[in-house]
Amino acid sequence: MELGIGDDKSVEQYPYQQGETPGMAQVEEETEIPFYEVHEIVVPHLGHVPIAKGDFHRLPKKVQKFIAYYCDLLTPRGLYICDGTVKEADEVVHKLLERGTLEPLEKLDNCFICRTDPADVARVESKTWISTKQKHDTEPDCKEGVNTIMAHWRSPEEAKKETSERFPGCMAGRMMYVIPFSMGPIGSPLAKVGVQLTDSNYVLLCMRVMARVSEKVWDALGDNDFVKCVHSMGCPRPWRKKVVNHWPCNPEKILIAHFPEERKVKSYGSGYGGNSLLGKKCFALRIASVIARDEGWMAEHMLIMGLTDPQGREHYLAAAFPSACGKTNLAMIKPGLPGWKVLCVGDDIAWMKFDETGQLFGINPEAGFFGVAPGTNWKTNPNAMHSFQANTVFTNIAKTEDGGYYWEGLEDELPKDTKITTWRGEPFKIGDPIKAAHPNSRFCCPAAQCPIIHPKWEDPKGVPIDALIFGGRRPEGVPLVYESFDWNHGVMVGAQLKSETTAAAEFKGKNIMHDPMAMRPFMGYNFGHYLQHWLNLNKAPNKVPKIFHVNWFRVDKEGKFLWPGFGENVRVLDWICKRVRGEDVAFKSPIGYMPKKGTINLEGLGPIDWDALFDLPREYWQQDCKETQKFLEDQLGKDLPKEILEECKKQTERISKM
Ligand code: OXD
Ligand code: MN
Repeated sequence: MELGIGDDKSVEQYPYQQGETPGMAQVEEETEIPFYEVHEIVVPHLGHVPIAKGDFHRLPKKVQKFIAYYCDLLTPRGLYICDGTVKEADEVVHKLLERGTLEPLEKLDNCFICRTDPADVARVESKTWISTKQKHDTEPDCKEGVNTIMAHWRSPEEAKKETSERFPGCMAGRMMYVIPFSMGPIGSPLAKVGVQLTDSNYVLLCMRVMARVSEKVWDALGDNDFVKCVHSMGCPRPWRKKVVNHWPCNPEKILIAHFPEERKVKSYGSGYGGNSLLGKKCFALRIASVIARDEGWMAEHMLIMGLTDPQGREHYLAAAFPSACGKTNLAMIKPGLPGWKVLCVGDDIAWMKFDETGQLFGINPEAGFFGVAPGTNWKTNPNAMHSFQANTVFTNIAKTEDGGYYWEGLEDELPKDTKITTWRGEPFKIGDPIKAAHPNSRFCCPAAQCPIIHPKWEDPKGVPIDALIFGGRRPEGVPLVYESFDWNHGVMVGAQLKSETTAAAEFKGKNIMHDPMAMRPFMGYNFGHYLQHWLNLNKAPNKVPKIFHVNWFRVDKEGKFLWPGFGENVRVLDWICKRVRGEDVAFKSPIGYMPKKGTINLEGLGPIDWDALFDLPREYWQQDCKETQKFLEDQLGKDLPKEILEECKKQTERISKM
């Protein structure tokens, strides 16, 4: 049999049904099997799994053991040990083109469209959970009758039941790719290694963009532990259901399971983004937040940028925003003020650690951008546009007749009569009443292609972080910018982060939802313990940075934005930098330090209603304080750190005196 990678035609029909693979019943979790047994039992079994590429015996022993265990459990038809080279990527692309999973975008260089099964288009939060021995390690002691909105727990017994219903035999007839990857520059003291097993070569293509996939990872790893990532589309052969768009998946059985105590992720049924590129949300946020707590650092849903003023002074900012608040746009803004320069270090995740002098340093653990396409255009984010003109995998976007990309937001940048094919394959013209691209369609491109990528973005030490920023979509009541009084107050500001989202039933309008620290979907452990971890970081010799809150989205009575946003946001960042340098540009308000009138540069902006942008409506804030405190008490019960409760009470008191 020819061992083609992902080549359907060369696949022998596997004789076993899911769950019926030989020897499965005897196999326990690999942690329970001493290595010598694995060597005797499983490695010989590996003899039946042909190696399509790579030298199994040259891998670190712990990796061999991991692979051998999962070969036995998942029963792939072959093993493909990835080396991360361009040649490898070209080979995989070739196969995916042949099969029809990818289509070329002829207008661009080495760019492709993938259209998924329309049933597999987004992160699935309801099927995402965390299993620890003790429930309290994952979920806070919520008030009676309240459910946590953060990490969701499953007992080890439930986890075992759910995973063993799915994984045995799930790669039958499919290739298992072994992906060695580093989150963070290989060898950086802040980086961490993972190994992902997957039966999707689309996932392999995106992983090699989003993480550093290379044989050098094996050397960096040596005998050390790594984060174990297991991913399957959940579609073993022979297929017993219709496969749509050459995208075998199993939406009814999706599960994204995290085992932080074992530093392990198991994902089943979905090939989409955060569900399947396990280095990103699963590892770099959920598992890493637990590692960070254990090791005394922070893994946060934050962009990192370097901002240089016309005098040549550079400050580094890390900013957390809930999904869909324009974080990628902010990470790459084209400053609206002359003489200013923004350089991007990362657009989604920051790993930050205080060094021995007490300075906070941050790295971007990722190597690419997995950005939302709709809304991105030459006006909103020219730097992103430049970043994905080559070597990019687009998912669920639309295609123009001449081999270009299209999505909502590009209406004014293409001729009106352009012939377009939607993400579902239907003919489309600009102005038609359907969506051409899925609202969660994505570009997946190397960060190195960003024209404003920071020269230090791969510095192993990271960059020194001067300020932390939280923000959300707040149409009402919340000023353009304010600074917390101190670290504890700032942690409270982050804990009460809220943002407007579109309600599940769209016609009911918009809702303001809590998204503490912008980590609601990405929290890896007890949120109360997480807040306590933040509070504990404020100890000698650490010099904790100032914490700010921004809101670009306040509207007037007619619902019009009061602030122009986009590139003009640099004016607010300028004010933040002044505060970092200790300039006297603020006054004390009940909610924090606010800009003295005129200390934000508004030159050339036309009329801006300063008073409306900075107004603090008393009733609104009274209500907000009450609601915030109740939210934190309900969610955290006795896990609410007393310092945070104290900050809530002090804020209420200040507002009552307004
Ligand atoms: C993302 C998200 O995709 O935050 O980055 O949802
Ligand atoms: Mn994100």
